[in-house]
Amino acid sequence: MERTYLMIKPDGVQRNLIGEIVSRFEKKGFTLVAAKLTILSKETAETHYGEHKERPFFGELVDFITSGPVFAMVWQGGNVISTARTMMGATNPAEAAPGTIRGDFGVQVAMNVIHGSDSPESAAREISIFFNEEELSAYEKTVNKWV
Ligand code: DAT
Ligand code: MG
Repeated sequence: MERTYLMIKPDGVQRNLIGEIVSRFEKKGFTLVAAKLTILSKETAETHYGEHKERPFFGELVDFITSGPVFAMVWQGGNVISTARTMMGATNPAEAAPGTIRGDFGVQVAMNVIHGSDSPESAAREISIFFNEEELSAYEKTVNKWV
């Protein structure tokens, strides 16, 4: 079963979108296996966004993501990595389709509400940055056998 790292960014938290966003993934049928509200250190933010270190917006990105609490989550389910990306919408909310999280709630590319891992490799890497093995709840829903 696949797992992905999703993170509601400071704009999403401050705009009271945690419940709305968690609800979308719950209703889709995915399983929440870990979650916490946390403020990222500069070091953690730089590690998490390491692939963008050379980009002109890197400093702004790190400043923004450390500016207030984020809601860090691990979700589990079939194809959850790519399906969550589809549910999030395009990076630039101006190009994100209506019905997606960024399309419905985002305005600016730098404040685009949510982060989601883009591959199995980044999911494994990002989950290990934010959660210990003991924080991940492995459980089987009985309902999975019914639907
Ligand atoms: P995604 O978050 O869709 O995976 P990404 O990995 O390319 O997108 O970029 C990471 C984050 O960096 C993105 O969510 C918002 C910010 N970002 C990307 N492009 C940007 C730009 N041109 N100006 C400002 N911030 C940008
Ligand atoms: Mg990315």
